[in-house]
Amino acid sequence: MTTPTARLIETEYRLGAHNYKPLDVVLSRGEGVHVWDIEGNRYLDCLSAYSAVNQGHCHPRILAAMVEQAGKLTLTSRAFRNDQLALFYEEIAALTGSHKVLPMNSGAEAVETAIKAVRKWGYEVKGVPADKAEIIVCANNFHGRTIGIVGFSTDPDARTGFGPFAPGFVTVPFGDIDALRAAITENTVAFLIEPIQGEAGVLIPPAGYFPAVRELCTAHGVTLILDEIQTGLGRTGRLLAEEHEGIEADVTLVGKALSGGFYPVSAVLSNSEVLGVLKPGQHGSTFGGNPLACAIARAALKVLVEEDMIGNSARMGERFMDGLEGIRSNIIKEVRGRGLMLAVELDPAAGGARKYCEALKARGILAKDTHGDTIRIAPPLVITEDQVDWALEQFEAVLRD
Ligand code: IF1
Repeated sequence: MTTPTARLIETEYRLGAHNYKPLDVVLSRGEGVHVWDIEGNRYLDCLSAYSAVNQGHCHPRILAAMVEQAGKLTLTSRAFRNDQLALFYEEIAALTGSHKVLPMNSGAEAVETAIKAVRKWGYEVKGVPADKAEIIVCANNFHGRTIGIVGFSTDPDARTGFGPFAPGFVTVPFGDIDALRAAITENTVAFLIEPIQGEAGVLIPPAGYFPAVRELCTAHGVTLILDEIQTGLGRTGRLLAEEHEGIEADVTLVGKALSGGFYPVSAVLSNSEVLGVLKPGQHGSTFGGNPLACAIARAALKVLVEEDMIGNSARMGERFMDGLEGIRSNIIKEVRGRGLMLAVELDPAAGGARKYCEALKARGILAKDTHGDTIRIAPPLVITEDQVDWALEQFEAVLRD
């Protein structure tokens, strides 16, 4: 006799492209840090949809804003104006100290938009010869899945079989300031980097790296683009991860939790110079900046700040990190992270992180492995002390000697 779970999984397998290998859990409800599967089992979500659900599942205030706006006006295209866009601009610019905002939908679209804008800025403002713009990126980067973006990925799985790719990208090791200095030429228009490399396994650069990056980019007229699509909006215990480094980007990319997981919303935030090069008709998107997206994003940002989710992320992240570091285990190689962006890297001899994620699932924790040996831990920022302590008990039970 097949169960409802098995039947849904079989249908997904039969009719869906196999571009994912998810855990065999079929979820039907989410609230706060918890999700429930169709058999009624409850799990603590330690992935938060890769930091898109920082505010917790189905946050009631974001839901209310979505429902209210959805009953009034959802989409006009940008051929006309709407009463939410200017308010979204005001609120996100004030919160992040930005001078210009360009709203898009997915994170990858924000990345592609930034690449277009900074190339155009290079030609029109910096004086780079036509089609000679260079953008420096880091090895092991993750910035999305479009042809343009995977073209500068160093992950064979992300790029094999998808060529040919766009030229004009130079790769340097993450965290290596000498390599960055050596890679800059008079045609370099930007350096695109994640403050913490998420998919690569929550990799934090050495202290002093980003201040040196900032100085180098300023000295050479290179636009510093920080991809905060995963690290931003409270995930690392600050509004933006750049705050840990004491620097300010020229262009900041946000997405994911910008909508609290209700809707695809992303944005390119910049000083006026870079986004100022885009003129009418030179860039756009059917859904970019639509009134429903703006109303949802306004509520998502409001609850993030008003409910002190950023401070909670810092406090609970420290508690979680301390607890993980206290686990006596001969298979834990390293515990890394900032705020509630955490990772436990296992010794390769442990046989891979996936089976530990399966064991955690059996104990009511949903976590994701990355790059084989690392378990990523990123619960919603509303997690409480008791929930952290309970989660630590499960990690201890699965990982201890
Ligand atoms: C999937 C990874 C994470 C991102 C950063 C841009 C984007 C992402 C730093 C693009 C998106 C998502 C993509 C999603 C899983 C997840 C992911 F495993 F793929 F690599 F988070 F680490 N910059 N990351 O993390 O944003 O276009 O997806 O809205 O399944 O591909 P998007």
